[in-house]
Amino acid sequence: MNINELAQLVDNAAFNATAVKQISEGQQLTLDEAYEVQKQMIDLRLNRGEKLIGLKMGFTSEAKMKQMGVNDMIWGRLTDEMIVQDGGSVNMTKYIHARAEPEICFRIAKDIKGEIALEDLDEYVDGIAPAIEIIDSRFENFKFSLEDVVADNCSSTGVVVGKWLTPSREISNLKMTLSFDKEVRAEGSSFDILGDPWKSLQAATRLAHHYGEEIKAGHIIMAGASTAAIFIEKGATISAEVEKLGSCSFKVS
Ligand code: OOG
Ligand code: MG
Repeated sequence: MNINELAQLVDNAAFNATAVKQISEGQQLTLDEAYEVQKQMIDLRLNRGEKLIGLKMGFTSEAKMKQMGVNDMIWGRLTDEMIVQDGGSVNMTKYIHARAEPEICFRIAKDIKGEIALEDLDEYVDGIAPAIEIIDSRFENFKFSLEDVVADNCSSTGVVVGKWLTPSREISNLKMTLSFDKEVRAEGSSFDILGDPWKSLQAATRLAHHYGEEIKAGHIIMAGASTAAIFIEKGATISAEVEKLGSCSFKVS
C-alpha cells in the first residue's frame, strides 16, 4: 500500500473502532514514511472539520517503553475531537481496546519557531495541568513496531486536561497516580518523564521543527505517561492525580 492508502487504513480503523493488522506484517516503512502516513491521516481528520489543538509526546518514560517493547521517543498530533471534558464521560463502544495513562500537559503562550532551549521554555508556556491520555491502538492486540505506532498517530484517542495552573519549573519529582474508582492502579513520578517533563516539551519543540510542524499559541503539549497504561473498564471513574498539580477524571459508560 502507498502512504495515502495506509493513512486511510488507520483512519478508517479509528473511525470504525475496528482493529487492523500491523502494517509491519505486510511491508516495511521507514520512520520518515511512518510520519508521513500520520500527517496524511491527520489531514483526513482536518478535512472532516477537526481542528489541530497540539501535540503529544510518547515513550518518554521507561515504564511505557518497557510495556510496549519500543525504545525511542515518538510524537503525535491532537485534534479537538479527542478532547474529553474533565469530569465528563466516554462510551466504550467508541474504542477498540482503549487504555488510560497519567500525564502532565503544557499550554503554549506564543508561537514557537524552531527548537527552544530548555532554559528558554518559560516564556512559551502559560499553563500546566494534570492530564489523562486515552490511547487506543488501531492494531490488533495493541501490538506494533515503532513505525506502526507512529503511522497510527501514536495511538492518540482522547485527552482529559485538569485545571490550568501557573507554570512552575519545579515539577520534576511529583508523585503521579492513575486510579479506577479511587483504587490506585498505576503509580509513578514525574521524574520518570525524561527526568523532568519540561525536557519532554523541549523534545517536542525539536521534533516538531524537524518534521515541519508548527507549535502555536494556545496549543497543548502532552508530556507522555509516567506509568504503564491500564485498560479502561465500563462503569469506572478513572482519575489521575499529580502531586501539587491536582487531579482530573472521566467516567466510562
Ligand atoms: C503509544 C503511545 C505512547 C505515551 O505517553 O508514552 C504514549 C502507545 O503506548 O500505544 O502516549
Ligand atoms: Mg501518552
